Amino acid sequence: MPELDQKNGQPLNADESPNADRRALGPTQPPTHPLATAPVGAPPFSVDGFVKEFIHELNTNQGVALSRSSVNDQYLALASTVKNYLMARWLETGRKTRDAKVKAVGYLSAEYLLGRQLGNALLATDLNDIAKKGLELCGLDLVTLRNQEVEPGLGNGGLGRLAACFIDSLATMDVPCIGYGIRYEYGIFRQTFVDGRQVEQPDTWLALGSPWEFPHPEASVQVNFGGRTETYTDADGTERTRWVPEWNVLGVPYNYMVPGYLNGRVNTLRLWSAQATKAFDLAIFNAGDYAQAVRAQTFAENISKVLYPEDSTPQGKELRLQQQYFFVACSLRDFIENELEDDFDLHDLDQRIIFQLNDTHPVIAVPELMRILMDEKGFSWDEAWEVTSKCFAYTCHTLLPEALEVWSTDLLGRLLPRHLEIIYAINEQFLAEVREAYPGDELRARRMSIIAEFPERGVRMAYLSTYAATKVNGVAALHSQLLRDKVLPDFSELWPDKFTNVTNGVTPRRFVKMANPKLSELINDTIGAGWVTDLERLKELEPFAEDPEFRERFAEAKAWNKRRLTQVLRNRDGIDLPDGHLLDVMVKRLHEYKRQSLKLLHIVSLYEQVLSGKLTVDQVTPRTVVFGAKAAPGYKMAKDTIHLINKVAEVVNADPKLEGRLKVAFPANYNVTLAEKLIPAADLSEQISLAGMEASGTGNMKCALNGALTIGTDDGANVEIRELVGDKHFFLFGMSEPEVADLGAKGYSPGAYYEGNAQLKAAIDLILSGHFSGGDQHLFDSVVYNLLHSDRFMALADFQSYVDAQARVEERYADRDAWTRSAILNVARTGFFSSDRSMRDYIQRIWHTQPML
Ligand code: F58
Repeated sequence: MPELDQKNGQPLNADESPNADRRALGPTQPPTHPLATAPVGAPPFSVDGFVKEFIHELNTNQGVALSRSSVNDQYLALASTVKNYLMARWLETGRKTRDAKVKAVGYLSAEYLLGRQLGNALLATDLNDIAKKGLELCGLDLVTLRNQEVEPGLGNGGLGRLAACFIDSLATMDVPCIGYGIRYEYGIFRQTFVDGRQVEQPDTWLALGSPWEFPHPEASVQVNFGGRTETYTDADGTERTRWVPEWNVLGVPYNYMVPGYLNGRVNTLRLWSAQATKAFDLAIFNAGDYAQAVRAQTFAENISKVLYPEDSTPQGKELRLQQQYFFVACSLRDFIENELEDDFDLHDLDQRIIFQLNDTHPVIAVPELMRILMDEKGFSWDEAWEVTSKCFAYTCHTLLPEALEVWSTDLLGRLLPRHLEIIYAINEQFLAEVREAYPGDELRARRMSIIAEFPERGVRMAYLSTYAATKVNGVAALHSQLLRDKVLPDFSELWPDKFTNVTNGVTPRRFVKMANPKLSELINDTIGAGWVTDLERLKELEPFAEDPEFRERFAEAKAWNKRRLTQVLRNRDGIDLPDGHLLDVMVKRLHEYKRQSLKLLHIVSLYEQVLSGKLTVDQVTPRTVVFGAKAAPGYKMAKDTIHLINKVAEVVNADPKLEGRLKVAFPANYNVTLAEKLIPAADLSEQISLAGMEASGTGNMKCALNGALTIGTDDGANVEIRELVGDKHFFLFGMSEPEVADLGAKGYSPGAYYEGNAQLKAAIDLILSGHFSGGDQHLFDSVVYNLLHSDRFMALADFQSYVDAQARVEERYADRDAWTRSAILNVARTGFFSSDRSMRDYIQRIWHTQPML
């Protein structure tokens, strides 16, 4: 890496700073012309006005006449029309918030799994009907245009989708929030199947244009890496440290609108894209090495090139750490330099911001803020810590020990030498506090140290987060309890008040109102429209479970959703869904702890019982099982499981002996867009992780809110779902978390379950026989032998209980009226799981911010 023309790691002065252009923007004198301060005119709220605006956008932005325009042109013009409508509100929100000088939330997340934007923007602005009618006048169809959008898949799964739900809720609740993250050029891979095996394709979500983003290259931020630190004595005679970095990149902000629902607020999501700095190229260009200059540029831009497609286990890769520091450094710089007044006293920073750490991915923000305050703003250590220790809160999203990030000190020291020094100093201060609280307990101090010594020296990011945060929360009641008791017991003993629970939630706008229009209409007709922003009002539906007319309309909405899904899967995947089947849905990342293999064993077992004559075909409840799941590209067991599911599906779907009563559908590339069609159609929601493993789950909430009944273990938020909907309307099975712990302690032997359960044995033997692999008896050895000899997540131990629960499902389903009643009660009783409620909990117990209302 070339040595760059650095000013000893000090911030560049205003003229050289990449922010200089931005500061130079805008009038230096207050504007006098009335138009200069008036909000941008919103397009007229009429069909005619809409058509005019749309055609204008098509002509001027896309440069085409309607008669010559492609669907993509039309989609882009429609997006611009809606954006224009939101623009005045966005600018006004920014002005109002800055003027009010209130405390904001800075949501720091490496992932935002946003889903398509157009539908949500139309919903938030109430422009759906106008757009539909306006487009019809142009001879166009709104649904076709909406389908043109490629969703930004800038997240892996639950954690990223949660971030998207939270920013939606904050905007809807009129709470100032900036979401900060990374604008990955390639989001989560596009999954395809080749002969049943997962094959990953790059996700080129930007290829056809990206109308929802506003790049601001003039507001780019410089981010430094590498190099060394040195000490010097400042003009006041104080000894100080500075970072002399070795290389740098630019972070270019891309702003996205986050519209509140019908309330005129539009918050901002600011995603950073990495670019080579000019200095970076120039130094090499001057040396005459063109090829090297281009390589250098690629090197810099790699930082935001691709989302790490891992789920549950962090990747200890240098590029990942670069991503984390990159977006955090940009975000802190942005907030301090651009969101606060020029003369703001940073000693009061906590009055204006709380940074929420979405897992440990952004926790490098803690030493970064310390560095800024001490090395750039001249704060003493104590002053800097006083501020820093009030500005962060931390959410943990896992319980798997291997999912907790630990960065090797070698790597950290190489990439961020000043930050490692600060982390060491934080640890020293922290351990002094531990020793003061527990004099003489050296073992405890070693256990709690932020620096791990084995297997290599590393920084335990969860410990750093916990020490620095004002509050630490888990994401469901059980998870928060286990976090206190099992993951961070020493910390919760020392600071019991630091720990709290905020049960996750999902946005009712996207996942009910938008995804399930028929159910929404029925709810509106029954209790009015207020539920969309006050989801607990769904309770008012309870008495209607006893109303036959309501039940009929409810069942008709479900049937409509199934017909819609049938169409979607036919067009998208060539899959045919049979009529009248129980739709049994398991959609989530593929992971052993989530136990897709248990679901698979159930399918194979049903099939085997028909083959062997233990069941007659008419004893089988007509059922279609739909899987949606991506496996991390490097996670072999998960990929082998996908292969096995697809092979079982092939055989089962083609076997005439089943007379079409059992079908397995596995559409590839499950994403938010497909979820919006699948979940509203679900009858049965599979939430079957081993108890104590799923932190919360949010698909479980989406399914229940859309009237699916859950078959689930006592895990994550299932516990709370069951408590709310009642045992009668939830199919519980499996060991509880303490039972799992007991069995683990006694020594679990999956082979004993196989030998001891004839039904289970027959199912596994059928796989081993080569029945699903064209006679190859070893194709699925990895999956089957893992279950038989290791089965870390105890699928075999829970098999019988699962099968029994499925029998109860079938019994209830046979009584359609009883089923519909239960489904209605699931909807009526799960209003708690709105992300608006989660946000209220964060606001009251963690952030202490105010809505601006
Ligand atoms: C998920 N975590 C939890 N992590 O598994 C789920 O129970 C919870 O409902 C959800 O968070 C929201 O709280 C999750 O999605 C990741 O995807 C990480 C991405 C980066 C690498 C490590 C896993």
